Amino acid sequence: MQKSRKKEQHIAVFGESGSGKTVLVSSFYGAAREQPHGKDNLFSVVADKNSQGRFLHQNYLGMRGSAQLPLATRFESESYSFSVNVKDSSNRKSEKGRPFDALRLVWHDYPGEWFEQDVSGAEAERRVATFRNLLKSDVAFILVDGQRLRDNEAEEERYLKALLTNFANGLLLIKDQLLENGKPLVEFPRIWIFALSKCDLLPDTDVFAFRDLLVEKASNEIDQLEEVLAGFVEEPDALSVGEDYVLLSSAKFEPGKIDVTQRVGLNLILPIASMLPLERHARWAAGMRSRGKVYKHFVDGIGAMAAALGGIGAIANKLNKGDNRLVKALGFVLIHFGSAIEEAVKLVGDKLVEANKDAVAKEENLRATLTSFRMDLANGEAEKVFIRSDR
Ligand SMILES: Nc1nc2c(ncn2[C@@H]2O[C@H](COP(=O)(O)OP(=O)(O)O)[C@@H](O)[C@H]2O)c(=O)[nH]1
Ligand SMILES: [Mg+2]
Repeated sequence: MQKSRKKEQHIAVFGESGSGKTVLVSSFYGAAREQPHGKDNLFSVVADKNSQGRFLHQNYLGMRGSAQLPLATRFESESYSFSVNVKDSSNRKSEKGRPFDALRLVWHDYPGEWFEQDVSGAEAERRVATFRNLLKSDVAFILVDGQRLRDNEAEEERYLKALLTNFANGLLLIKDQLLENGKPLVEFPRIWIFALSKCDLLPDTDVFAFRDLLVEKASNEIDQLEEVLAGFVEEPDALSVGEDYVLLSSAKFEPGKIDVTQRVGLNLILPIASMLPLERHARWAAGMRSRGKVYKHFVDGIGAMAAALGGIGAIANKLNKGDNRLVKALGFVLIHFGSAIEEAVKLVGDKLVEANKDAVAKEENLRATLTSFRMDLANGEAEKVFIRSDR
């Protein structure tokens, strides 16, 4: 078999020490490992590094079996790489036409302490180097710790303002080193999602209540953060800060017991990583007057995804052959990808459900997986676990 061609999606997860980052990635992976291989599962998630996969799985099993928590990993920044492999199909033809065979999710963890302490010398350089990994991410999550909200009940602003201010200041501290000659970046996360971690501790808080709390108690700090982030990028209008919200819980934690089957929002991570950039970048690209580097970056990035979602064979085949010259010619991109992207973005509601059924019936498993991701996002909204920006 030919080596699998993978479309990479990076995400960045920012959270203070203890906010739930390690438990989150462990629960994400453990749950994926528990998925039985079978007819109903269109894809499987496998860690690209065996040792990393075992570490995460072990964390998960420790929580499930003996209510044991993963060891704290203060100050460490980690990147985890997962392959999302689509089930083989008996329909050979469907396999051939698709623009890529699998997804790769690269998950970057950033400890909040980085933003609380000013460092210099080798440590500062190491941080900037690690931070560069972040730049490939389309989506960044900022974890708001449910435990800390509960601890600060009725004066949540104390925690929220400090969290966001530290974060904005930390970004400013490394800005000069990150931008070469002060030049704003084309590639930088542009979708910044607020995520309530440990939402099991706040059972009465749905995603709207979470959003309202942030807006009510920390809108100045959100504005400041947005301004700081806008200072990093070319085309700063193409930026969503605090427009998308999600609730997350890695398990239900009770004294002496961790119920890992009770998870919230973890099933949205892959759909958010893969589908949100498609919609958002398409919308931004469509509204751009200047068709410069940022425009091209968006369209290049989402073209293959749109083709896979729509099952558009001809374009997919061109991509398949790796005819980069063609793909890079802006005219081609505009005419062909433009319509594929438009089609893909319009695929919602009943049309989406139909497309998913069609893909399942034809065993076009990549298309079936991606359409199911979009359905997951819609379900997350309906269940008040997820708010998607409508701007
Ligand atoms: N209630 C609840 N507690 C959690 C959850 N995730 C993590 N925790 C608690 O938060 C602690 C810190 O989590 P950890 O993932 O190590 O935080 P990190 O420092 O951000 O990696 C854990 O030891 C758990 O006690 C969750 O989803 N719900
Ligand atoms: Mg950790």
